[in-house]
Amino acid sequence: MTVDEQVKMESGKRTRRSFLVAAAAAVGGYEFYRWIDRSNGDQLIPRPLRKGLNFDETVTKGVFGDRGMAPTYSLDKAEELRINGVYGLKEELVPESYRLQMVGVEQPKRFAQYVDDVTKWEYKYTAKKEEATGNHDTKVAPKDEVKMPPAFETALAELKKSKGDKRPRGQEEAGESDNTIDAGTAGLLLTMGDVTRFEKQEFVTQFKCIEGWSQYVHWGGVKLADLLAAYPPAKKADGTLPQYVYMETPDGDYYCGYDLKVCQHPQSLLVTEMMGKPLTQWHGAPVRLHMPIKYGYKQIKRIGLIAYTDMRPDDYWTKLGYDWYAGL
Ligand SMILES: Nc1nc2c(c(=O)[nH]1)N[C@H]1C(S)=C(S)[C@@H](COP(=O)(O)O)O[C@H]1N2
Ligand SMILES: [Mo]
Repeated sequence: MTVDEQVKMESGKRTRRSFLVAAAAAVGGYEFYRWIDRSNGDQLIPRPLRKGLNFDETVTKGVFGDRGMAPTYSLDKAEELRINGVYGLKEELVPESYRLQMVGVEQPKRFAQYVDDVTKWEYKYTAKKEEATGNHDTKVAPKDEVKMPPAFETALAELKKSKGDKRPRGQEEAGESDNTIDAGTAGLLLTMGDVTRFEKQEFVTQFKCIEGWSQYVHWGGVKLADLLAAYPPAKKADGTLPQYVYMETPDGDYYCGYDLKVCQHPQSLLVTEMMGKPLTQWHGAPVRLHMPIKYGYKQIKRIGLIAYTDMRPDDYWTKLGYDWYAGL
């Protein structure tokens, strides 16, 4: 049996094949297969495999390149995408209260949308907490239970109280992002009109979740590259550009980090429509990301903030042990 056949058989998931081959090539040898072996029947990437995931970054970059294009398909192939993962989406956002915060833009004061503190913007939610219908069985990687000392709990409660009734950030399992924007951070507050004024794009690509399933989806929206070109990053002191882009849902419950280059990929799409219909809440209304060259967990739904940064940004699933790069 070739390495290829073995990986295919052991994983049983065609969509993960190239990824696993890359990881296997990097880790090599018998141990790798033992890890996979123990994972039978488990939809999550098993814990030991994460050792391999750390190698994936360099390997996939070398093999596929950042600008490699994903194949596109005809419309009749497309189907309704399942709902998977609803972190940061559980409360319905009041559409009028939506703004896209942008931080790190070059000379932000030249734009009418400039504000001296983006964190003052208040997102509003309808009171009801609905449960998503359909599949949303993204499982959370097991975390060792940490019991906080009572003093810490009290301090935390007081901290929350001191912030008035401001919605606490990072309310999901992975907790608060390391890239929380401080109060007093200047930037832009864009409306959906500002976000959708670019040339409309439509294509069908394959959407791949690391859990091992994939679907063909018809996307509609604008190029993330167009938005970033209209609101470009401020150069650093040495004249170079920041390397990364950080995004999060309103109030920071789900968050992702990206290479700037990947955001400028022509197929990185700010999605406002799926299957020719406006995005629903569970798919990330009013705007979510699709990146056909990345796994699903990098395709953040309900984008509230886009920030340029020179430090590799935090990532919801990376906090729980997954590969930061998530390349296909
Ligand atoms: N805000 C937010 N975005 C998210 C997630 C999430 O839980 N919350 N899950 C991610 C994962 S793991 C996947 S596979 C896709 C699923 O997108 P879908 O629900 O539109 O199929 O969204 C990604 N983006
Ligand atoms: Mo996913």
